[in-house]
Amino acid sequence: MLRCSLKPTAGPAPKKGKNNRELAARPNIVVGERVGLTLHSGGSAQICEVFERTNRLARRAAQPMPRAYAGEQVIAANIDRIVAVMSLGQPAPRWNLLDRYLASAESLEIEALVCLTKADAAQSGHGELEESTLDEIETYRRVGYRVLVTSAYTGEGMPELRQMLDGKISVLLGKSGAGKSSLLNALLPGLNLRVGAVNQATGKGRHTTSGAEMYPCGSDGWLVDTAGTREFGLWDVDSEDLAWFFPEMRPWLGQCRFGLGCRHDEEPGCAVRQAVMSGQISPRRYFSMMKLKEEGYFE
Ligand SMILES: Nc1nc2c(ncn2[C@@H]2O[C@H](COP(=O)(O)OP(=O)(O)OP(=O)(O)O)[C@@H](O)[C@H]2O)c(=O)[nH]1
Ligand SMILES: [Mg+2]
Ligand SMILES: [Zn+2]
Repeated sequence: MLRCSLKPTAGPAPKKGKNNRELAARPNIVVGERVGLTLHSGGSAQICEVFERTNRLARRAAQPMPRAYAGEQVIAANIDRIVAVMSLGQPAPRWNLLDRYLASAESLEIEALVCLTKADAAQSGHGELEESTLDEIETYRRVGYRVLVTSAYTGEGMPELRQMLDGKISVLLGKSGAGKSSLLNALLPGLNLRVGAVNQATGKGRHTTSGAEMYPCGSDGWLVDTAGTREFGLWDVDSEDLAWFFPEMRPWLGQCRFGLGCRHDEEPGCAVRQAVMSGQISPRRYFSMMKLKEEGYFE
């Protein structure tokens, strides 16, 4: 693999041109960035140009202290697909968090795939998934998302997952300990990424992966492993637009008595709420959207 750096390694020092000044001013070069390289003898290379991004996946950075300004944390650039990873064992699934990953993909207008993992640790005792899990899977499928049930331990769902990664740049998103690096290890035998046991007392992961790295996967596809986070705050999404990022709500937007000004809360004649009452929108997804909206700062 070609190793490259922003600073001069072996080889000639960079010219003091416009591009280098721009590079120095740019705080973050993230995985997925398309760059121009200067190749040096000896096999090293230096980034001399960063091309414009087609998109960037970002989250609201964790706040250093309550009420402190939380900026944007860019996770990856130029991505085609989010693979939202959720553990069915420990840490326990949090469907509202999954909704955030999916809304983030919708806001970027890219595809999202739901990957439920640790299926081996989720059996209800009868060799089946819990009824509540099956209901959630059905909800997401009805919205139109592809949902895969996988296990890095047993290999369940791995051939399907590998196939879905062909030809595109996909990013694994999920809590710490969800099993993202383990999925990559199962997909790419020999990769041997570090994985970390979940704390049995708290059910939380240990933040084993730091930063994000991209690996070739499937036929002409790339998969990015990321550092798991406890929370995932949406970035660059206006709370008024949020319902638009829940695709099952789109047909009703603008149909409310107060039109596009409706907050879908207690307004009379709200078409979204009527669709919830008539079973066309899952109440849990509706409340998930409202909760995200109420929080205002999307964290
Ligand atoms: N039972 C079971 N355990 C799994 C499975 N996949 C991963 N694990 C375990 O879950 C723990 C966390 O796995 P990781 O792959 O490190 O999780 P991660 O999402 O990469 O975590 P971070 O790097 O902290 O974000 C490890 O102890 C794994 O062995 C699975 O399919 N079944
Ligand atoms: Mg990891
Ligand atoms: Zn409404």
